[in-house]
Amino acid sequence: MASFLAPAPTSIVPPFSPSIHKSYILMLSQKLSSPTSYEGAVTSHLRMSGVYWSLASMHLMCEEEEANVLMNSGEITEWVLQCFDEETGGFAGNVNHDPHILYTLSALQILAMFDSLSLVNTEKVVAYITSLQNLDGSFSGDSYGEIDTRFSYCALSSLSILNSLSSIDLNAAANFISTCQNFDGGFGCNSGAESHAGQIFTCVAALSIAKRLDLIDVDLLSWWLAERQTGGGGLNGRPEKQSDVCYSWWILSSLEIIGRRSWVNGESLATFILKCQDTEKGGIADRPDNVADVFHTFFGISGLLLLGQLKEGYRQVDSVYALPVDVVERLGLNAQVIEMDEGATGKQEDKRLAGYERVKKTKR
Ligand code: GRG
Repeated sequence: MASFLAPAPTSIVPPFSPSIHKSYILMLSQKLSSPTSYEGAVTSHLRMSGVYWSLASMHLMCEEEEANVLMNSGEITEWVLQCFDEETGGFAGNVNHDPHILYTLSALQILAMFDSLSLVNTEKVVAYITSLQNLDGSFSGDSYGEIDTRFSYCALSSLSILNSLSSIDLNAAANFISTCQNFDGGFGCNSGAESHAGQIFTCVAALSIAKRLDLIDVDLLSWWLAERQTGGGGLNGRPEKQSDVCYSWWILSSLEIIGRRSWVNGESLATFILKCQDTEKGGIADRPDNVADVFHTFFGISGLLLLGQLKEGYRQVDSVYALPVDVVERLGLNAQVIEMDEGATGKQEDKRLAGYERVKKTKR
């Protein structure tokens, strides 16, 4: 009998295809730089983060030198420096835009990958970030004053990269983050705000940098995070929402920092991520059959790395700093992780977090 239904989506799981993803990133970089590009125009305000996601994806799939040549390190470095605002000490998302702490972190991450942090006016950048801390320990994103736990992470990660954590009130910063932990174990963007997996990463990673993981109710948080896995294997960012590839990163990295990466089913999550690849044009989308973008490409690759799916020929990703592990080691960055529970299944990737202080879970 003839069927008028659309063919069932294929259940074949495509293998990870690095070469097509590299071509996608290079094609996209060219396209966005074109003055007549629609996509370039609508994303111009956040170009700094776009460059970070592209460069970090390329770095994770290549040798350092190869990635820098492919991505034109000289040209990007020059552009990043043009986005520096001498007056405030912050970096903007693009030339002639306003500085913001989000783009300041992205700029530092890019320069860290190029091993070019010596080009940064550290004193000014540190003064900029320090000026954004509020009396309650929170951070504003810029001079307009919006407060969000994302900005706490940006501040702590940036200052750690610049070896200047002592320039802020670290205790107050950690205490503010702990006020954003909810009754369900998750964290939101502010005190009393709904738990969201993206915000949870920013809070957990910031507390890891501050070495205050003792402030977290680890068991409650682990359950909330583990419950984000849906029937299709992917992870959602909060209850009753759809799966999205980016939560593979926000959730796996948080779970890894608190020693519970094995609390999600890695095999079905990897299958979900692999199905989100565009096998013709390259790149990874938020969900199968959607249009790929560089944000989900970076978090999809990082998710597969954290799951131990990509080994030979890849660089590992650091769960706290979202940079290649060798870059974090070169900078001598520090943080804290919680030891895995005795009897937990799966293996914590010791190599990835080898240099960090390991603490036992506090009883709460
Ligand atoms: C260097 C990795 C790194 C991060 C820098 C910007 C930042 C610090 C962290 C962002 C954390 C965050 C809030 C991520 C979530 C992003 C996202 C997909 C938001 C979508 O929210 P909704 O409400 O989506 O549209 P849901 O999935 O809840 O429907």
